Amino acid sequence: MKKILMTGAAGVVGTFLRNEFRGRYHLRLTDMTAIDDCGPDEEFVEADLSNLEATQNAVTGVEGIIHLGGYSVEGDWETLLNSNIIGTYNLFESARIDGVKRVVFASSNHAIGFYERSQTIDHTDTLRPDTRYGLTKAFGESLASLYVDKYSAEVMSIRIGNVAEKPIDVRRLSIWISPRDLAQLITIGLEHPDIKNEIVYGMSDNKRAWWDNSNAQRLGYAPQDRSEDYAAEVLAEHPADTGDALADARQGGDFVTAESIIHPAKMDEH
Ligand code: 15L
Repeated sequence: MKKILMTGAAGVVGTFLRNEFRGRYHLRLTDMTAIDDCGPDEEFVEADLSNLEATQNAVTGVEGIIHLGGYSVEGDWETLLNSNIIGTYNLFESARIDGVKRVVFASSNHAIGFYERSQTIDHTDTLRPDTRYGLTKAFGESLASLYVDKYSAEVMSIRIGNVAEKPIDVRRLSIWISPRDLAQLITIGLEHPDIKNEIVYGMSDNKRAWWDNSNAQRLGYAPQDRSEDYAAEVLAEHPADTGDALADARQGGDFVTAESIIHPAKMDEH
């Protein structure tokens, strides 16, 4: 079994993925929160990714990396700077120093959250972060590009929608991804022979999608789950979106309005 480092392994997504990858990879789990229920093919190394030495220690000896670690919602600049900017830099730099080529980077839909829901975008559209958090994910994608071009890294950046057992509201019907579909996409990122610098969308087979995921399909991604199977149930419970016109028009939802400094009425001129 290949030895793969998973950062941010104590989080919700990490916990789903440990389940999916059991028996498929030997996982070195790292987080700032201790994990005390390691299985036979798992080991835990505590690491604060804002510390380069600790990050290097976590990376040494692995054959690939799933980088989930960091702050996963909007936050203050200091927190995001340390967790997502410095942490992601230390991760890529440690991989370079240790000769680990393959990195799957957990980017986010919030790197492109300012696009209108009426627009279908693909992996070639310009970044439009909706928050400081989304900005740090845009930074991560650019960092990946630099390390691919300059140091021959091989990176798949997955703009993840929302990972859950099932979609939870109107917006998530468009962007939901099941844990097993995410595991399939990550496996492609770790194993496909031709990965250089790939951008893909982390979503299941969603009828209401506003992303064209042809780049993932080109690499062989065939999602097994469909958000539409849950649509009636979701809409019965949450018939409306947030009720905020601006948030409901944009792909990032209420991340878009978080601390907005532009009056919503002026958004059309923006
Ligand atoms: C994300 O990037 C977050 O990490 C996650 O907590 C969700 O809020 C998700 O986006 C979303 O847009 O639903």
